[in-house]
Amino acid sequence: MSIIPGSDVQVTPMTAEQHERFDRDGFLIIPGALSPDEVAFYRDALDRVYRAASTDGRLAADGSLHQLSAVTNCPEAAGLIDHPATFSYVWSVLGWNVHIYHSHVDVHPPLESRRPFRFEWHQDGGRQNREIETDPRPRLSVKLAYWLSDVSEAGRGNFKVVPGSHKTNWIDGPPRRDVEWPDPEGAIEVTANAGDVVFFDRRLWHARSDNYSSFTRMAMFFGYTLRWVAIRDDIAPIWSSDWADQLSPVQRQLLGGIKDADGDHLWGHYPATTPLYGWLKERNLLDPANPPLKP
Ligand SMILES: O=C(O)CCC(=O)C(=O)O
Repeated sequence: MSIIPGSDVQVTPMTAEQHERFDRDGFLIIPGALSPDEVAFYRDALDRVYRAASTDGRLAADGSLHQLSAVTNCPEAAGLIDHPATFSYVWSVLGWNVHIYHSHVDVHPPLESRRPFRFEWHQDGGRQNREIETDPRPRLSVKLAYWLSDVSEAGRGNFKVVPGSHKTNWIDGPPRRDVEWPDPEGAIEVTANAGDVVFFDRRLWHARSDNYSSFTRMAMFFGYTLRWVAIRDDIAPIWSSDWADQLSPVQRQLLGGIKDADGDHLWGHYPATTPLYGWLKERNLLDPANPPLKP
């Protein structure tokens, strides 16, 4: 199995204006992050995952696939986790002490009949939203959503968000998720072309929408957090695979596999041997806002 590297794009940190918009809206669109050839490459890879799941009878009843642990199940997706057109957004916001804790690849063919109602609105992070007491809760993680199909018009299973909602701990919702309820005020369907990426704050209230169009919706999602937050993905199979040696040191860090790391190292105590720290330092891109601990 061969994993292609990302395209050769000049890497720069987020601008002050991008930080401002991200802080205001809770998300940014990165237009044209992937070239048409890259879109074709990742679509083909995802299509193979989909066909294998179909053969094994692992698709949902509506023919969709929501497969967790993206790189474990689609090794080619490794090229997206530190893609030069998008990864700078992650380290510009979270710094160098990061890994991917939750990821998924998704295929949603057109729905042939109406699905029973389900209120899908949520913030990411699961129990972080119950067990952290501040208001607003802290950001803790961000996500990249890569679009591999055209969702440039609403109604194609678009990603829905409430812009600016990331500092709101609660939104009005139904007593149970299957009780019909309107979308929150201000909700929009994000439109994007294949190859565009949405970068969002985990606290942004968001939801998948149903795809009643004639397009199959294809996307890959990667959630990044600080390395002292546990990885939810199933990463063990990566480290016993025959392709793990193709991963770069930064990709290994992102997938929770820094070689010979002890518990303290896995938390971020040793920047000098943390690949992303070194990678940023070499390029003079370290942000003084994310210093190492004092020795
Ligand atoms: O598939 C989507 O549009 C939404 C995905 C989502 O809810 C998530 O990444 O947490």
